[in-house]
Amino acid sequence: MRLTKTGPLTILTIQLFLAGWSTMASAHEHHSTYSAGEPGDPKKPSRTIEIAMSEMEFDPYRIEVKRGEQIRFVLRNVGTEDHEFLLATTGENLKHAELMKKFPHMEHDDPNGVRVGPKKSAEILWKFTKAGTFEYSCLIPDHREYGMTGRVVVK
Ligand SMILES: [Cu+2]
Repeated sequence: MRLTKTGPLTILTIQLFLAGWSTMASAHEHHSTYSAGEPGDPKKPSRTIEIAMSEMEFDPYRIEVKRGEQIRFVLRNVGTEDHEFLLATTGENLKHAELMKKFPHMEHDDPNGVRVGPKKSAEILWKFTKAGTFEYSCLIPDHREYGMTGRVVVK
C-alpha cells in the first residue's frame, strides 16, 4: 500500500528534478561564449604549455599562440597557497575579481578556469579562436594585484 502511494509522488519529484535540471542546463548554455576562445576538443591535436603558479606569479607570464591553435595548459601549483588560472580578457577578469572580493570562496568549474591547491596540478584544454591579447589571472582576492597575471598574445 505504501508503495502505490509513494509512486506518483516519486514521479512528481523526478519531473521536478528534471525541470530544474533543464533550467540549469539552459542557464549554463548562456555562459558558453568565452572572451578568449572556446573549450578545446580532446580528440584534436594540441600543444602543451606548462605554467607554474606560486606566490604571487605565473611562470611564464607571457605566451604566444597562433590563432586557431589548441593549447593544453598544464598548471602546477608550486606554491603554498591555493591559486587560480582564469583565461579571459583583462576586462572580464577585472569584473570577475570584483565579484570575488564579495565572495572570496567562489568556486569555478568553468572550462576556462580552475583553482589548484598547493602541490597539485590541473589541466585546461583551450582553443584560441580569436586574435588579440588575453590574460590568465588568479582572482583570489589580492593575488592579481600582487602580480598574478599573465598575457596570451594570439596572432
Ligand atoms: Cu593566486
